[in-house]
Amino acid sequence: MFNKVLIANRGEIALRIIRACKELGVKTVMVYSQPDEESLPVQLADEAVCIGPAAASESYLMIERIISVAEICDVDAIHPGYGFLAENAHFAEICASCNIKFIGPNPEQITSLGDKSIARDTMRKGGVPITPGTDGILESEEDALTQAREMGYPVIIKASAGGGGKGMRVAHNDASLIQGYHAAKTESERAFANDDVYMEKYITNPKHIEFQILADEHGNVVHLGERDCSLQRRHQKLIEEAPSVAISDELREQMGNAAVKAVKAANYTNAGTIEFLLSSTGEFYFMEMNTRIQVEHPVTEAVTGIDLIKEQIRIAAGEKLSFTQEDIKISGHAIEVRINAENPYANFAPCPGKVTFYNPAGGIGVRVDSHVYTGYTISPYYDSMVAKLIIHAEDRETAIKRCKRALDEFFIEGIQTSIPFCHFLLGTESFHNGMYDTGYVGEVLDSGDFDTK
Ligand code: MV4
Repeated sequence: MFNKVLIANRGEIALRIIRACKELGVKTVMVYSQPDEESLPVQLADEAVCIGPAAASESYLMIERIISVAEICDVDAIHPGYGFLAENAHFAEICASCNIKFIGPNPEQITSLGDKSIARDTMRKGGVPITPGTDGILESEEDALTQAREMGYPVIIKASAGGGGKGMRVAHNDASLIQGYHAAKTESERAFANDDVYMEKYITNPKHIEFQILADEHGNVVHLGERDCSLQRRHQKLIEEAPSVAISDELREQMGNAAVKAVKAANYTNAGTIEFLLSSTGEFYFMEMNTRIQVEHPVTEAVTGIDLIKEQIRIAAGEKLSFTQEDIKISGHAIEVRINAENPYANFAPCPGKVTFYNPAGGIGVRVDSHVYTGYTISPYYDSMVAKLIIHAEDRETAIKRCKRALDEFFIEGIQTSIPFCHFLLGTESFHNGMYDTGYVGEVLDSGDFDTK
């Protein structure tokens, strides 16, 4: 096992990684930006070094400074968390060249899965179901038109370098296709300095179902079941749950097998997520693979009892998985609510500031992952997530009731949070009967059923 790990991140995930390291007997080093000086992870790590001002480009993305701290503090490995440098192949490569283990996949895997068109190709060759669509990128407007007519509308144009919804356009006819093709290319060039786009048949009202996987460096691969992440607003997840109401034991086995196949096709190691679209008629298609730990990982931890961060560290240290697929049992039901510093009564505008009173929820089946405390100031420089509430119960019905109960006793004063909106969603009939897809949150907001005052 490693002696010392550097955490190249902030907020709740930095704290989450410190907790895993402490339980493994691994020493921790935090790097932080000036406004994060007073944050919990900085106070709880064994060592902490300031690496720059608030702007991430001057601190959490400063590869040279992070590597310098790693060298000076003599760490064995770096955990990148999510966001920032977590999917930066160049950073993973620098770590390797400095003989520091990057806790994640290797640079080649990050690069090939980061290109969505190449990832699609890898999955097709590996026998993983992919959405009907083009082989490789679109060569021209004419190429796009020919293929769209052949495939039949609606279609969706996606950026190869994209992900999370950027550089995407849906087209229902020739005119919107021509416009969408150019718009997607322009947006992609701006966002990723790469204007490669490809095309898929557009699946209407799909569910977003993702499978957690673990793969060690000895060829062992397992999946840990699915998370239903369909409750999103503008590609930001709000509530996730496991297991999904839409997935039978038989479908779980099929999709789980496909997820394991995807991992093997990509020759992938460490923790990862295979995202699928699940159509309203029950077909599933590979969408993309995330080569990092994700925000919603605790939902899977709750139903499997497996500590995913510890597993990431063990895998990176060269250990073999201590369990097989047969050992993994999904038990009960878990729901995660993301609590963001944003105002649901003002179109979800970010709402940073000082937390004057903080009382997290507690009690049986309640877990709160947060770096916040009374008196803490939420910086406007970083994403607005301030806490994650993770509920576990014997069944979904009990989990929903427990989740509402926990939100009722969760007080974060001094700022506005997304709690009221998430509470509302948990109370809707569609959530109750599990009949929601990726369009549901938009429908709720359009309907005016949630009183935005
Ligand atoms: C799709 C799709 C329908 N058909 N692809 C959105 C983010 C990016 N990862 C892919 N996305 C989608 N791809 C086909 N062929 C619908 C979406 C989509 C979506 C997917 C998951 C969760 C929320 C979404 C919201 C809008 C569109």
